[in-house]
Amino acid sequence: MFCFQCQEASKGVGCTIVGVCGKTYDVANLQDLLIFVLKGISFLSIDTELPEALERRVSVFIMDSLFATITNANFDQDVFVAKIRDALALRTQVQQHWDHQHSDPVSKMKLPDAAIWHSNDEEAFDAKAKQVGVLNTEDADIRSLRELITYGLKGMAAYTYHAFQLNHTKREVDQFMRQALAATLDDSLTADQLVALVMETGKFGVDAMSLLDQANTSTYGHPEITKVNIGVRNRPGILISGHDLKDLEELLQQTEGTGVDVYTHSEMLPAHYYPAFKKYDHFVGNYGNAWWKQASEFDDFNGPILMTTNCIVPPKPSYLNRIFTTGNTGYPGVQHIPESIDGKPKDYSEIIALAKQCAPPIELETGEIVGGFAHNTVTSIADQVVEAVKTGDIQRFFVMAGCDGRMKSRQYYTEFAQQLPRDTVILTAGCAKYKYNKLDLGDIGGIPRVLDAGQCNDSYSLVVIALKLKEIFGLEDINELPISYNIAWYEQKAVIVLLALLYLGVKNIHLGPTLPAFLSPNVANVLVDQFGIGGITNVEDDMEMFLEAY
Ligand code: FS2
Ligand code: SF4
Repeated sequence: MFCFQCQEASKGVGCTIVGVCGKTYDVANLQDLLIFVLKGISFLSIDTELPEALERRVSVFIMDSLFATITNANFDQDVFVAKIRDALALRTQVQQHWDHQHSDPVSKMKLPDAAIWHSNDEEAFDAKAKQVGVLNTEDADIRSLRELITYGLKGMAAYTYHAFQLNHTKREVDQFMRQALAATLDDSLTADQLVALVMETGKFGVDAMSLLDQANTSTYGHPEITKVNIGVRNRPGILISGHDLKDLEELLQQTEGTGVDVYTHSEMLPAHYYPAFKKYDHFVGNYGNAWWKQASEFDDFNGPILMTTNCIVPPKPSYLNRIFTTGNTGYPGVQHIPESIDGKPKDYSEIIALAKQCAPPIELETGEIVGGFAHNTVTSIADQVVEAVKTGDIQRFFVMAGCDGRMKSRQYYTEFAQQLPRDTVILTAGCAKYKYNKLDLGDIGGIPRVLDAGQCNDSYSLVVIALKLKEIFGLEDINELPISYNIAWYEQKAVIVLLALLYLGVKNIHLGPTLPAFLSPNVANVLVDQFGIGGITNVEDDMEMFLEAY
């Protein structure tokens, strides 16, 4: 096992015995092997005409599998063994088409191991996994760039997966994922060529986020300014976490009229901003905080919890019998709600029946938080925002999007938000917001000082807002806007958000609480030299540094 894909990589280097996240040695190895076979499928499919249905299956399988390997998504060894078997079977089907279309012996000789290796034996999986992990690429810079691309693809896959659930797909994005995965097998590519591929990954990251934005807004309407209750009612409840709005919709439909309330948790909070969900009287509010506090907060919730995506943390025995996974999440011993079949909704009856036997949630806090400042809302109040900038009431925006996490050093973001001058506005998205969305930071002429666009993928909204402001102010360069970027990252969706911002030309992004362990010193230098990327230090020094830009 060697995993360094998230911000918590052990000692800032990599997890080697067990993941800080709780991922076991075996699961980490199986995830490596799954990625290896995905690369083989990708290699065989990029220059091969596949029947439409098979190409679709390949695209869906790749997005689904990449998503399953994201930090805190799936800890279940059996799931990965099954996925590797499915991957090998799918690769065999693709190979048959490749064979027909590549009959010359030279092509056959050039097939990479990822397109050839095969076994039905689970023990052989383990042995092979040890040969195909991250450290198998010896050159530290090539390894760093290959992993930067792979982690970006994982984030991209999460977003296209959600869009796919709402019947939105983009073939070019799916094709790019295969091209990029195959490129990570190519030993002839230079570091410069891989840097170019990193940028291309960012380009397709923008497309993937745009696709999901279209999927969400065309299905559920444009997010609106919304006050979300953070208290509880005196009825049993179901807590739904993760990012999948389709899962939420089906849960709301099935709980209607049952006497069971539904609460959001962590990254599901922004669901309250969508008009389509406002008609449900039993959609009560948001419970708790960011993902990493779940172990204590789930005890107090009392009712069933449904994890639709990451971030799940190893459940405590005290609530093991009332936590459920679905979609790409999984944990050994945790009940899993199966996928829908033939377009029918998933069946949540078991969770609803359990909820009816549970006590109402214990109140953790009371009050409201405000959000819904996605691109449509902010564009609709653009005149007000522009006027505030012109009069100097708003001096600067701080994009503080990304992820929250359990490291104590992330307290930095709360303090940073508190110490920002009162003529600044925070633009946020993702679970990073929980570090400051319950502080009373006030407003500027009615514009709240924390504008929450939504989930991490709604960082796309922040980009749309920035581009709109650039247009209104008649600027040549997005970097001329009074916007600073102080982004917190944790897992691979934040990687694709970062690459998307770099592709769009955003400079001087600060990334914390630590820079990724998977950046080699040379690759980090490229990011510093070409894009002005920096880390964080302490609130006082960073504040001074950021405010010098005034
Ligand atoms: Fe937060 Fe976890 Fe949103 Fe990440 S709930 S770190 O998955 O994607 O963000
Ligand atoms: Fe370690 Fe993060 Fe990998 Fe988990 S996902 S094993 S914490 S680097």
